[in-house]
Amino acid sequence: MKIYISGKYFERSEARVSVFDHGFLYGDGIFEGMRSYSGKVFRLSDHIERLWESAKGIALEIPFSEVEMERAVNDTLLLNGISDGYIRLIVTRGEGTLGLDHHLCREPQVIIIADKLALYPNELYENGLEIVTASTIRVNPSMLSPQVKSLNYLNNILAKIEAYKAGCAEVLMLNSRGEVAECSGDNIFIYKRGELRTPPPEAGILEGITRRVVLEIAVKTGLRVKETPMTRHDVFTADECFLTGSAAELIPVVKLDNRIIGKGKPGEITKKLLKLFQEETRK
Ligand code: PXG
Repeated sequence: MKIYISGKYFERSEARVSVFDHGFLYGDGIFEGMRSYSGKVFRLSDHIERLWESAKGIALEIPFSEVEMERAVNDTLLLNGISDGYIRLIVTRGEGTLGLDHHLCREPQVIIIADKLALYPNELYENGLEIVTASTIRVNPSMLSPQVKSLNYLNNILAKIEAYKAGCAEVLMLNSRGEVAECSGDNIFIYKRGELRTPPPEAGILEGITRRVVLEIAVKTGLRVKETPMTRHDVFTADECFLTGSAAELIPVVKLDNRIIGKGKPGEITKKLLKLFQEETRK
């Protein structure tokens, strides 16, 4: 495996950043997680755009142009001979002192890792996922915007620990108003009374790129679509539920907090949207 670090490639065992990098010391940095299909990164320009937005959100200047970044991602994928894989793009604040001062970090580091995919087991796509509600509340956007895909994922990790303890692969996170926000690394959708619903950005979510593509596909197929605040009640009483993420694509959810959603198996709309999504990725 060849890992890209700021213009050079390193073997996995040689790929290192400084312990003084504020990405390490403070989680001061940003990232993107992308998927490639047949050697092509899905919605690469959307990911690059979101990376630039995250950077702006934390006053971090990325030392490349967007075109150069796209080229570095594609080159790393090609060099590693990965066709269907997962790409992690990271930009750290760079090496600084032990203090918080970001302005002393003069050289942001850009890291690109292209790896094989680690997916949910197939069985979960066939039978659906069971999730639980975390008692860890999704960070409030007025404190730290979930739109910034930052290197500090502790909020999500604390929720994921709760999932693990409950024997689940994902976990539902509520916002500080008690509304449904998203899962630890996926967005959530429900289908209810002929309408596809997902929480709006104001619910305090990361606006996933998969989420956006699914909304586009749903509109194209003539489904009624609504970005609307929702509660756990809406999920319990939904006809169908699924999660979206770059790695997961669309994955059905059949139980929340041990309560059966809909018929307790992946729904028809979910299956149809997954099929259409997969067609979109293979175009
Ligand atoms: N919400 C959160 C909080 C995320 O981190 C998504 C939604 C889905 O976004 P995309 O753009 O991928 O549709 C994410 C992204 C993993 C992993 O290994 C996943 C993410 C982040 C870090 C690791 O599964 N998800």
